[in-house]
Amino acid sequence: MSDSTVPEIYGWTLERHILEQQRHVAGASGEFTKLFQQLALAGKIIGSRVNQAGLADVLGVTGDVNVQGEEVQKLDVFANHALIRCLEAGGQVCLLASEEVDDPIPIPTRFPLGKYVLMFDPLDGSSNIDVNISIGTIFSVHERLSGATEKPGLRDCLQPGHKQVAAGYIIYGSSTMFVYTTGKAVHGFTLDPTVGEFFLSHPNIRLPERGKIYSVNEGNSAKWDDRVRSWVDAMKQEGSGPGRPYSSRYIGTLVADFHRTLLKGGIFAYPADNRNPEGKLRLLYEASPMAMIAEAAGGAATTGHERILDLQPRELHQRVPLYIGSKLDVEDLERALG
Ligand code: P6P
Repeated sequence: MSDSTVPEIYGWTLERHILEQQRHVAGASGEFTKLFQQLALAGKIIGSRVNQAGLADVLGVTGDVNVQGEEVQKLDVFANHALIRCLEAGGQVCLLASEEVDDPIPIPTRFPLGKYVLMFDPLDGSSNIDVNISIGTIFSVHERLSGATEKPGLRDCLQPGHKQVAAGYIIYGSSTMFVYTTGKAVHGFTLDPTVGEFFLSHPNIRLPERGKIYSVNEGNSAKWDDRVRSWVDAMKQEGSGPGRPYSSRYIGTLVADFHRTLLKGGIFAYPADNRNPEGKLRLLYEASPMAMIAEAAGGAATTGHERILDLQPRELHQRVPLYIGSKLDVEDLERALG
């Protein structure tokens, strides 16, 4: 008989969940499981450092020296290094790419190359660290295109989002959560820091078909296209559509605004504007992975005119306008921008 004092979820760690999922994947070699073990380790390391951020000398800009005489790294630099260290040696990836680094990051020749390409934003929203607002790591996994005799390169990174084999994020908030999809379903795991394990707390997350929350930085509204302004104004008008007026919520960290949208529904937007004609958010390691998660949870993600996952990337740090969330709310947006 199971002990009722031990919660059911304590049987399901992230590692066991991935192993279980991989059992149903023909030809699974275990490489994917190892990749996720490394991502989870990086998340624990970064989360631990982020949680100390308020303490003396951990916060701050590169070049400060803390009480131990170590050079204080900005947390996003630390997060970037943590991900590279956790992922480069395992033999599961052939190439890395990071928001923090101009070019793709080759794997040192002393390590074996694997079949995956991993791209990430190591610490999205890092400007919010100083005010103790949730931040996160976003990652996207593709399969290598270059042959075994070729040197992995940009071509392995510049793949459309629908080719992703996995996507996810780790949000460092009131708790540390690991959320991922391999395309069919979205699962969320919450870290129990006393045990050091991520436990399955949010199995099979579904995005409500329509929400009641819109999330956009209205401080930019003077720079938007008129149709974007009209769309936002309409969501505030009683009777202009189901459930309106919507509530406004904007945290200013994509991971946090998206996580709320994923769980509660509604729509998050970072539109293009007359200063940023391509928008602000990055396609390969922000919009694409979030779009894979949104669609796997029953939602949608668009530039306003094109499905995010259909875009053929032109360059590594390419920006893109992003509207993402509940299917019906995204459809309303696309009609508004028609
Ligand atoms: P703004 C954080 O700097 C970030 O890259 C995303 O996480 C977030 O959604 C966006 O920028 C916020 O930008 O211009 O509203 O401060």
